[in-house]
Amino acid sequence: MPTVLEATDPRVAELIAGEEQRQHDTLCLIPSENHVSPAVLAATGSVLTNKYSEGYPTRRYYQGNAIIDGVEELAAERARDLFGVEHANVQPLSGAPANLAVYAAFLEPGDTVLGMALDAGGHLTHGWGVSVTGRWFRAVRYGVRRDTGVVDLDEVRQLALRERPKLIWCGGTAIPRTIDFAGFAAIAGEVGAVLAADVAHIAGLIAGEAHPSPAPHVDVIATTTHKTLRGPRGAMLMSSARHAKAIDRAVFPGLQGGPHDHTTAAIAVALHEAAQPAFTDYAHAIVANAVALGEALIERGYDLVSGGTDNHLLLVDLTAQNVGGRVAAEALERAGLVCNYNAVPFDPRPPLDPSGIRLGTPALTTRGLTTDHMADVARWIDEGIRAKDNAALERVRREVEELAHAFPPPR
Ligand code: DSN
Repeated sequence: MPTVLEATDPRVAELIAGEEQRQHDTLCLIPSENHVSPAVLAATGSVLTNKYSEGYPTRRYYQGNAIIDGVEELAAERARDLFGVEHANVQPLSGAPANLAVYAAFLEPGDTVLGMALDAGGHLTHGWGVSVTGRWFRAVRYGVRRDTGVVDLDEVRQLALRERPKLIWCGGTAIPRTIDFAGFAAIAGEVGAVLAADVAHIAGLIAGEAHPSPAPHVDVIATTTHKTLRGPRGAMLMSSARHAKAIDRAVFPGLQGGPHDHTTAAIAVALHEAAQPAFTDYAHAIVANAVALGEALIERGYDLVSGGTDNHLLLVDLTAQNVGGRVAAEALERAGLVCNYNAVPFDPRPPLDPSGIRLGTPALTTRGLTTDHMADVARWIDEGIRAKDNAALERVRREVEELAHAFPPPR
C-alpha cells in the first residue's frame, strides 16, 4: 500500500526516501546536524503548517489562533524554564534571521559591532563582510591566538576599548573550547555594549549542563534549535524582561511576517525532551565522545585546533597530512562519513578549499554510539583521508555502514 506521498508525488516521495536511506547508511559528523525524535518529526509535519498567526499570543492579525497561542506560549514557557531566562521569543525562522533581529533590536545602520571573525570560528552574521551584518554595520573582528587557537580576551578588550562597539557577539560555528561568558560580560560592561551570545552550536550542551550557561551574564541569547538541542530547524531569542519588547518588535514586525507554527510546536516538543534527565546524559555523552574522538585522532597524528575539545566539535587541521579539507571531506563522504570542510585559524588556503575539516558528535551520540566506538571512527577517518583509491574507500564504507545499521537513527 503506497503512502499518501508516494501516491500523490512519487518523485518527491522517492527523493525523501533516498535521503532517509542516506542518513541511515552513513554516519553524520557535521556538528551542526542531528537526528530528531519521531515526536519532533510528527509536530513538524502537522496541520499547524496551515495557519497564519502574525503577531504574538492574544495579539494576532488573524482569527482562529487560540490553539496556536497555546502552542507558542508553551514553547516560550519551556524555553524560559530550560534556559533560566525571563523572556523567550520562539518565532525567528532560523539562526541568521534571529541574529539579524538582534541588530534590529539594538543597533542603527552604521553602528559598530564586534564579533568573532568567520575564519577564526565565528559566524557570517557576526559582521562578516559578505553578510549584510558586515555591510550595513561597522564590523570589527576578533580572532584566536596563533599559539593556542583560543580566543584572547585581552585582545577582545583592547578592541572593544578602541572601537566602542554597541554590540558584542560571543559564540560561533567552529569553536571547540568553552566560551567564557563572564569574561565577555566584563568587557561589554566596561564599554557599555550589548552582549549577545550565539549558542546555536552548544544550546543542547547548556540545556544538559555540559557547558556553562550564558544566562547570568549576557543581554541576549540567540540560538538555533536543530543542532545539539535536537529540535526542528528554527531559532529562539532569549533575554531578561528588560529587553523583551525590543526583541519582540525586531522579530515581528521588524523582520518577519507569520511564524512557522508547525516549527514552534516541534520546538516545544524538543524543549520538553531536553528537560528530561536523559537529555543531561545525552549532552555529557556528546562531549565524552568528542573528547575520545579527538584523542584517537591525535594518536593518529592529526592536529586539532586548540589541541582538543571541551564540547561537541573538533576542528582538524590537515596541513601535516598534506591534504586539503575539501578533498578530505569528499573522500570521507565516499567512505560513508559525512562532515564539512572548514577553514582553520590563519588558514593560508581559500575558503572553498581550506586546510581543515570540522567534525562533531551530536548525531553519532543520538544513534547511541559511545566512547568505545570512537577509536574505530577515528581509524575510518584516517583510512578515508589516506585512501589511495576507490577500493580503499569502499572497504571503509562497508565497515561504516555495518556500524550505522547496528545503530540506526531514531524512527
Ligand atoms: N550553523 C552553521 C554551522 O555551524 O553549520 C552554519 O550557519
